[in-house]
Amino acid sequence: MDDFTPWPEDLARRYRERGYWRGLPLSDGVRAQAAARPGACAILCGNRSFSYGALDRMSSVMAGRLIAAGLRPGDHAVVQLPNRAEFYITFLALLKAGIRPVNALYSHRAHEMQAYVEQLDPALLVGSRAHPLFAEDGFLDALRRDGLAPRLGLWLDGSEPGQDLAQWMDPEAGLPEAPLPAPAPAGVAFFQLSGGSTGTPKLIPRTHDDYDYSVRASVEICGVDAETRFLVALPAAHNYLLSSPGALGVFRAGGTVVMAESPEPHLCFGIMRRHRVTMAALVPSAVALWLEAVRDGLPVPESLRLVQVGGASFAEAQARQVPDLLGCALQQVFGMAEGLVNYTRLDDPPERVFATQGRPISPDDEVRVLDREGRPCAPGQTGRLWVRGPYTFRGYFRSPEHNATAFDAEGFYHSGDLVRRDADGYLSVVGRVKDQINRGGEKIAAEEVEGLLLRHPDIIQAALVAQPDARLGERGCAVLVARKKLRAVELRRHLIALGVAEYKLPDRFAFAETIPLTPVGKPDKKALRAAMLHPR
Ligand code: J2J
Repeated sequence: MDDFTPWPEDLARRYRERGYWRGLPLSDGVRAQAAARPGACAILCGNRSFSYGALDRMSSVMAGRLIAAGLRPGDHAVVQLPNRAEFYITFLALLKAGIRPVNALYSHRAHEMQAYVEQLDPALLVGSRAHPLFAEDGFLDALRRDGLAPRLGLWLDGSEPGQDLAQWMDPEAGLPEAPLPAPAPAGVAFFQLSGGSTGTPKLIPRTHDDYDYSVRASVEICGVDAETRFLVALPAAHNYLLSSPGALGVFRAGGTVVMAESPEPHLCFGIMRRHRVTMAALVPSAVALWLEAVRDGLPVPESLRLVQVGGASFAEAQARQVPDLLGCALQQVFGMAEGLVNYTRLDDPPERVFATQGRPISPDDEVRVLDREGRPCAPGQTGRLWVRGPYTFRGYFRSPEHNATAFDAEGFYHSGDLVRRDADGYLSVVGRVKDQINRGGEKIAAEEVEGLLLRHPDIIQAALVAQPDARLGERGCAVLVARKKLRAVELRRHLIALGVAEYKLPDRFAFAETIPLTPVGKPDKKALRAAMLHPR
């Protein structure tokens, strides 16, 4: 089965024996809360609220209808929804039906969506007619021409009869329902998106067992309980917002997820005050906006107890300002959609919380920090991070060639991060060796954008490199060797026409006579970055 690389039997046995893998579906947290406290509030979204009873019922109804419509466990789905309650209801429905979704980001466009459709051959598409890609039928028609169109499309904000998502999840709608399949917790629950460093976006199979463990353990570490009111202002589909502890953690603990469309501070503080939000998960660039707004006099909602910061490098100087300015505790999170998640602990001394990105969730997370030759680094020394464990995946979906280099013979995954580990196992992220730009927490695979740039007839060579940016941490700069001078607007237009997500557009374009190459003939990014920081 090339969909999913299983853990070797001895490790799988150990993870079960130690109680990490419990053989329960990922939807079980919501089911348990719905049984115990059906009236408790699970989601607040705009003016709407959804109880645990409603969340469980609506997702079950939708699952039964999908089965009645002929979808089968093991089928794939491509889902692209904004930060709305329907995202969670749909996700739970697909888990219950055994249909495996990839949850695309709402910022994704034709280029990314096409890649997911080509890889997964989905039977179902769930999207929004308000999204530029689906406002008209051009993209769907193209899929149809290529024989790639999903059998069923359901739309948020849609009015087509039979395709209205709201109706599919409305218990009163009276559509036919079939019994739900038996859960298969050791199998793939869904596909997570990789930040990537390669030409096409890679998919990460996550099982019910492994993901549920990371969620449960995160709930404990982050002190989430039924009183927690958790702000989801970053994309709900992102691994961080879903599982660290994310919405799934909050659901498991019986707390309330409060949804916002963006992390913009005025918007968020209003929502937080209204709904007495206690906890928020942010990326560093969003924290910077919040700190600035507070310095400008915006009062912080008093209910706020904990702010998590992760997804990109967080400057220590900024970390130190969080408790004073936001009046709450700080937790640093260093995670990845591939698995491993590190947290500073709530009882760690402040110095540790300010200066490190935490330690792994599990005693069975095996983290190796190795030098270039693969030798173990001493504590405090910088090296490459390799990891395997009870919730770190063992292979990208249908990517044997890439897997051959992303993993070693013992199944350790190379994250591409450069880290330092102290004597107590706490990690500090100091850089990366993967060819990626981390633009305010959004990951851009350099090779993907370079490939699109090279489709321009006048571009001979292209290299995308990261440059420091005060607001975003990093921004992308495309260094080009071209037949003629091209204007930035023209290059942006070229990329937009290829349907790439806007956040991947280079912030700057620079032209060069030649691009320095490494001994193996790849663009020498190190030399390029140095040349741009210190132009001659
Ligand atoms: C520096 N770099 C970081 C940090 C992630 C929780 C939190 C984040 C993610 C995530 C996640 C960082 N400091 N604190 O999935 O569950 C960079 C590293 C890492 C990559 C993973 C979660 N936290 N990073 O960001 O899959 O380079 O997951 O390998 O999007 O983000 O990106 P992603």
